[in-house]
Amino acid sequence: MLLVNTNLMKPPVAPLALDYLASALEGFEVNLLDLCFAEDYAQEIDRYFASNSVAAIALTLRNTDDTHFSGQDFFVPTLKEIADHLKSHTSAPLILGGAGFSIMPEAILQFCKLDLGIWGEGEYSLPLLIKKIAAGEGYRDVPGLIYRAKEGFRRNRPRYLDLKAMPPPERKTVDNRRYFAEGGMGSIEAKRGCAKACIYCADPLGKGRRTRMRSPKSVVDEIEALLHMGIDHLHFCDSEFNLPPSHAEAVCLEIISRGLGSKVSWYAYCSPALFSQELATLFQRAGCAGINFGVDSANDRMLRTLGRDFTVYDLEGTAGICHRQGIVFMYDLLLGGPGETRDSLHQTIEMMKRLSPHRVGAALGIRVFPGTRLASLVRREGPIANNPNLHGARDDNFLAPVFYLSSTLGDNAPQYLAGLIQGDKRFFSAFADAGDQNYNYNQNELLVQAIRDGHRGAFWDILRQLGESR
Ligand code: B12
Ligand code: SF4
Repeated sequence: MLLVNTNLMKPPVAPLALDYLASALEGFEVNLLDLCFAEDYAQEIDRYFASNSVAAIALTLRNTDDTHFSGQDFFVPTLKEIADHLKSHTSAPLILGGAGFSIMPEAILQFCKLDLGIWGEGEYSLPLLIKKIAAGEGYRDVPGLIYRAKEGFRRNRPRYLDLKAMPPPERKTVDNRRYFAEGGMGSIEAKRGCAKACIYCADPLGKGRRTRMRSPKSVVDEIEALLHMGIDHLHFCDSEFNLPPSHAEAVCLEIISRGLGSKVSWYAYCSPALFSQELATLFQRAGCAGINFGVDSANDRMLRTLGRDFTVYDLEGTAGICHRQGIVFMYDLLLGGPGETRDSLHQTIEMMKRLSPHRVGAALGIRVFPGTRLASLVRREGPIANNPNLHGARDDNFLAPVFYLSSTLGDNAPQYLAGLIQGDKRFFSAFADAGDQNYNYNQNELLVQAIRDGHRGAFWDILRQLGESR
């Protein structure tokens, strides 16, 4: 069984998925072909097949594109090249999966001319599929499977795991030490799924609409295993670490009770709602080094439109708690959504300056992912080809990068936004020439160099440190 990491982006982010899948594939002979570190991925594949043969190949696609309006780098064509090259060596089945893949699996399989994929988490379905393939049995009933049938692709319902019952995954397959040395942080997941309904968000598509939590003991066992490897800066890979707060609290208490709060530094994505003073105190005692809050806007009308369940009042409260507590934090904005006006933009930027997070991610233009409420709204707005709010590829399946940027902002929205920000160093943009204010992590050379120079932590925090040392 061959696992392939197709993510070539730098700084490198460890393919946590492949460590978790390898753990679930216990009993199989599993090899990893990690193309992230390959100088030339075609040669790396050739080298592998010169001395190995495989029964099946599982490829992970983490990112379909960089999701930034100012970047629009599309990775599915590279995935196709990798798949084509693998096919030139073997007739073993190629199976796709991953966070990016799960958002638009049929379109990706079609684009790559492949027949098999698993949508959502792979720990249950992948070993089952491989067993069935190896035994020559029919496998079309495997949960979460997507396969090509005569009339087109068929998609099976996924089977979500009870994460509480799972032992801590082994972290032995991926070269986590190298990822830490070159990527500056390790990764771990404490829960999966999100019950919220933010209109643009694709996370519930792949992870499920119900939050499933791991046992705090198992999470902290895994943290200890990473610490033994020398990996002491971590990023929680939960969509929102503080939802529900009770689980975040339990994980923190477990870290504290094992005396690890001063040994590990961790970062997380959090919701600005349900973030209390008590939680902030626990976070700090448990080693929290920084939080990235998904805030989107500081205009209540826009927050409602985007389906958020908090208000500007919550943003003020959470910022106050972080400042009082001395927690380094970032507010991440998603600007230009349906109904955004120059007034709402102005209000948001002014509020950010007033609340003064350590950094503000100012993304203008929202990636439209199929299967989201934003995609349905776009379809209701009329023909995609002449929708004035869309920028980028205007394909019907939303596979190639396409962004919603409300036409009510006028033609020069980026310049207008830049005028509001007025060079304020706390604001990130995703333009390649923005130096330490560029928070597009796709081939971000400044970050690569900073990590080489010894910086560790979340990318946004490394950029912050660089900015503040100038
Ligand atoms: C945490 C996170 C980050 C952190 C990572 C920190 C770290 N140390 O790992 C940071 C902030 C660095 C980050 C950066 C980026 N991220 Co990010 N990130 C996430 C997040 C929240 C979790 C990813 C994760 O590791 N999950 C845990 C693992 C175990 O889950 P998984 O990878 O999905 O794997 C499971 C399944 O997918 C499946 N599976 C995976 N592979 C395979 C293969 C096969 C064959 C099978 C059967 C199954 C299977 O089984 C796995 C185990 O259950 C996701 C959203 C989400 N909730 O998933 C976004 C997400 C992956 N990121 C995204 C993006 C766009 C980016 C950036 C490109 C942004 C940018 N331009 O800078 C960069 C890319 C960096 C890089 N080098 O790859 C997007 C990708 C969307 C898309 N369509 O492409 C996502 C989905 C968020 C979103 N909805 O927009 N990210
Ligand atoms: S943006 Fe966050 S809270 Fe909203 S649906 Fe996505 S993961 Fe859930």
